[in-house]
Amino acid sequence: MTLGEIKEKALAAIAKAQNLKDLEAVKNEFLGRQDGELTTILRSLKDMPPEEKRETGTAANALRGEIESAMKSRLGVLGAGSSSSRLDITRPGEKVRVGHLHPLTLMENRIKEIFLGLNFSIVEGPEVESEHYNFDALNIPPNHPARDMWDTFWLPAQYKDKDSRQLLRTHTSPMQIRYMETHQPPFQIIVPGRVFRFEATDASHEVNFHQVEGLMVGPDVNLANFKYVISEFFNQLLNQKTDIRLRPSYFPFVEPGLEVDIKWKGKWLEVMGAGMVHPNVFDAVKYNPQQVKGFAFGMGLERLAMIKYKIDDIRLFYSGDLRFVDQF
Ligand code: FA5
Repeated sequence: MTLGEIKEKALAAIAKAQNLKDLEAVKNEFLGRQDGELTTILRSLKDMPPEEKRETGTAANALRGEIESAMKSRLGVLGAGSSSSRLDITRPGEKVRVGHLHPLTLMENRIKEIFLGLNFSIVEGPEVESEHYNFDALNIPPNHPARDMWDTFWLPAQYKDKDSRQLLRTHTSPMQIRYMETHQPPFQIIVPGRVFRFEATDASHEVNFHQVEGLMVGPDVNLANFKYVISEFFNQLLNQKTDIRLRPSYFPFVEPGLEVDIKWKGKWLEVMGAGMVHPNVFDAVKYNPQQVKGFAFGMGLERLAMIKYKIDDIRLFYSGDLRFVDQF
């Protein structure tokens, strides 16, 4: 091969090389120690007449430099493209998305923690309930006008429990009955859980939301006890001394019935229904209303979370929008 042919072939092969192995092959073919094409020419210099020796020698050495620098720059191009061949420990790492708890779960956990501290136990009940527990035993017999307070999702007629129709519970109050049927006072419990109402949704109403029921029963439980427990609860939940106000209200399963307001950012906000357990409810669970007294309350978890975290639309909780949930 002449120097011209070597130059042409070597540079073409370098340009085509796709990886380190290709470049090694080019190096071997032309600059290899044993029988590389250019090496052979360089080695034959010593047998040449002085004039030719000088000319060929200069040209061959120049060509060697040219081939070497072409290989070097090709190596740079290939190296930059293949990340596996380089480890740059100064590059920023890839961020791993870490999951976290939903604001409603955070709220429920905090509420449980506070009530555990006040010596309450936590119990849970079924979301599919019978008419008996959701209404009748709570002093809301069929055709009672108070049934209109709870727009109800009824299950199809074939799902009957004994003689009682089935429904999606409209509140957590049925657990008052279930718990008292199987336990004797004194006790104090809370019942967190999901409830359902066949209502139109808007910024403060959902079809599916959560309540926390409370029930304390014993020989001398009274409204002052209720007021203490609930004040203590809000002081801890909102991390500040919170004014509360009790207003007369009506729920068939309590007498007297109350609505509880808290003062928050200068405004009174309604946060829960409550009252002293109605004697008819004690009758339904075979307690003697002459011997035991109790208070009960029921609060909306979403509404409390909206107050605490300044959320203005209840529908955000179930939107699945990461821009919302990532803030908690
Ligand atoms: C009840 O459900 C009663 N069981 C509460 C109760 C328990 C009273 C024990 C007395 C004794 P009410 O329908 O008002 O009451 O609902 C209670 C709370 O649930 C409300 O204060 C509100 O915070 C929340 N709530 C009611 N409807 C909705 C809704 N559609 N969306 C979100 N939260 C709601």
